[in-house]
Amino acid sequence: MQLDPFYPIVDSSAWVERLVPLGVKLLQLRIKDVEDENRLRQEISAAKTACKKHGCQLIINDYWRLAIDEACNFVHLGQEDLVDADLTAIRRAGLRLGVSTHDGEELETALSADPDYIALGPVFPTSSKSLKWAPQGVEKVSGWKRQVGNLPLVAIGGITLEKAREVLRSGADSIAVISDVTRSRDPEQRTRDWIEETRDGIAV
Ligand code: 3NM
Repeated sequence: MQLDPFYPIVDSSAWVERLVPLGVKLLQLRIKDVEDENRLRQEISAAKTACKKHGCQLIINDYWRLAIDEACNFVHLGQEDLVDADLTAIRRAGLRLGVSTHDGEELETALSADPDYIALGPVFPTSSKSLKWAPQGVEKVSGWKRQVGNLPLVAIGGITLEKAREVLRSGADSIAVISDVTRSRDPEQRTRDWIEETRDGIAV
């Protein structure tokens, strides 16, 4: 499986609807702090509709049961969610799976779930998520890629457009980004710039 090299992560269907018409081909819906299940369903459903219309692969973070219910086809799980998740049910529903990792032990756990990609973070300092791991640096990306071989590797954490080439050259197949897009002064233009920069996979 091949992942698009630009992988924005957003927290609402409104963001999905803003970004996918610009040509984003891979996107994660990562909703935090919403308890109401109906609202979660609405968000997932609206994101799915927008992604389908624009040919974008949607990946649902955390809510694998709702992703199954809403007939999505890709989920992303952190290590804690992986422990609780019913992987058999996820696979039976035909969902693909991405898993976060931060150290060797987590990589082993993730690989045992036979994922469709591995994410490694944080590559650089990030203020979008509080983590106990120090920034891993691009050398770690190269090391992880050597270990996972053909399995797609997603790099995440503090990655800006200016660092994209270096990260892709280090071995990442795709770059997951929150703040460099959503906290940009012009998120639409920043998204277009990312698409342009990463169009050929490894930007040269
Ligand atoms: N997971 P930004 S770092 C959601 O290391 C997330 O697992 C990470 O946001 C990990 O692009 C991160 O703004 C935040 O740094 C990424």
